[in-house]
Amino acid sequence: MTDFRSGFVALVGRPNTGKSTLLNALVGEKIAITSTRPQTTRRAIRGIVHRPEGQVILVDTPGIHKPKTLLGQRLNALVAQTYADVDLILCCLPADEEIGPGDKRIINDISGSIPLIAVVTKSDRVAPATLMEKLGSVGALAPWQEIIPVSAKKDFQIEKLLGLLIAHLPEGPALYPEDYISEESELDTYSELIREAALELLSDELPHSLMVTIEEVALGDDGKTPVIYGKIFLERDSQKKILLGKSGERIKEIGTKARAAIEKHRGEKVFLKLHVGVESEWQRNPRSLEKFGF
Ligand SMILES: Nc1nc2c(ncn2[C@@H]2O[C@H](COP(=O)(O)OP(=O)(O)OP(=O)(O)O)[C@@H](O)[C@H]2O)c(=O)[nH]1
Ligand SMILES: [Mg+2]
Repeated sequence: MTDFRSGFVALVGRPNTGKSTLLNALVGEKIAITSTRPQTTRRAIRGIVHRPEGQVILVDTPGIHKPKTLLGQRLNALVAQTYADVDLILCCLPADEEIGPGDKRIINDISGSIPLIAVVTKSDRVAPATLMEKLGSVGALAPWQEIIPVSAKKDFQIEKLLGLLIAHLPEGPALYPEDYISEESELDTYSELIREAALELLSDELPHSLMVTIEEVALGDDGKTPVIYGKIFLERDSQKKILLGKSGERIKEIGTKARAAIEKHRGEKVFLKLHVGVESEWQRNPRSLEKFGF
């Protein structure tokens, strides 16, 4: 086929604008974790979509924000590196929030030689008249190739957006085999699913302090059930009691939720053992960041 198209598409925007939810909806599988908390995504996560007309390699990125820590600075730098190297940039702007200085800064940064598409996300959250108004104000912000409202939650215009993406990609062969939908390793998936469970069950500032690693995956006493040993790092000793909860109830709840998510992902029963550790002020400490792969 000569007119097959393929290429890389970065999803960028402020934190909590629905980028990861949109990535999952476009791929049709859960690749990236999502949460109601800002700054959920901490890596560039690829999701690959296959269609007869083309292949789209989506790259989800951390939300761009005013950094308060070295981690924040590194994540913003990672996003800038990612969008400099793609064929198309999707700028995610939520329908239910005003366009703010954060959005304008991002649009200014991504404006250049790479074609831009504006995606008005979470369109199910507003009335049609508000959405029309929003599309008008988004339109005035940049010379977009396209502006499209979507709802990843209600599956509104997701396939249409995919068609637009393919149409704007260059002609070229498939870059991944057809059965590849992500590049996430099993261990990264487990640690992310644990962090996702913890994000939803913890309030306040604690979510930002969490880092999860997988220490080991072994076989259980029955000789067949995998046992996953995960470690949740906090930044301060005083945060431990919040994570553990009264008589360890909260960490237990996090474990139950994360285990169910990992079992769903693997399609089999697993055991999950969680430990809690402290890596003092890790978001500000270059050595800790290196240890955690940032
Ligand atoms: N109603 C509605 N909610 C949505 C939609 N898309 C995302 N959300 C919600 O918005 C919140 C943030 O979604 P995420 O996908 O984690 O946002 P993100 O942009 O990846 O956030 P960061 O990784 O922190 O930058 C979650 O609670 C989602 O469930 C949508 O289409 N409709
Ligand atoms: Mg995200």
